[in-house]
Amino acid sequence: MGYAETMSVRAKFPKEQSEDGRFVRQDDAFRDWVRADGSTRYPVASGRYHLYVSLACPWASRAIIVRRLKGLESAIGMTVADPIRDERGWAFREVPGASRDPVNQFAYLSEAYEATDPSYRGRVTVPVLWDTMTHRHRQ
Ligand SMILES: N[C@@H](CCC(=O)N[C@@H](CS)C(=O)NCC(=O)O)C(=O)O
Repeated sequence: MGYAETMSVRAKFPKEQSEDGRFVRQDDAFRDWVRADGSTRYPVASGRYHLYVSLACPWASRAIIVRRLKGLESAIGMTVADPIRDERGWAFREVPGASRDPVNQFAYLSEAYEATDPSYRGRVTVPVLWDTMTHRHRQ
C-alpha cells in the first residue's frame, strides 16, 4: 500500500501532484543555453549574466560550485537570497549571508520571473541565471 493510500495528505504543491499522490516536479519554464558557437540567443560574454541563488538550495549550490570550479566568479556576478522565506518567496535583503540585489534592485526573485513572463504561474525557484541584455532569466 502506498503512502497516499494510507494517509490523507494535502499536497504542498497541489499542481505538482499526480492522481495517485506522487510529487511530479514542475518542468523548467525557462530553460536555455549559453553557448559560444552562436547556436542560441545567449552568447558567452563576461559580465552579461548574473546568478541569483540561495545557499539553502542544493540545486543553487551546484551552480555556485560550477561557477567556482570553472573560474567564472569574475565573469558571472552572483546575489544570494535570504534563506528565511515568507509567503512572498526568495527575498534580497541585507541580512547575514545574503544581500540586496545590486543588478536589478529586485526585492523578491518573483520580480525576475514577472519581468521574464508576466503570465508565469509556477513556483519561483533558484537558481536563476539572469541575462542583463535581454532582461530575461534562464533556470
Ligand atoms: N528547476 C530548478 C529547481 C530548483 C528548486 O527546486 N529550487 C528550490 C530550492 S532547493 C526552490 O527555489 N524552491 C522554491 C519554491 O518552491 O517556492 C532546478 O532544477 O535548478
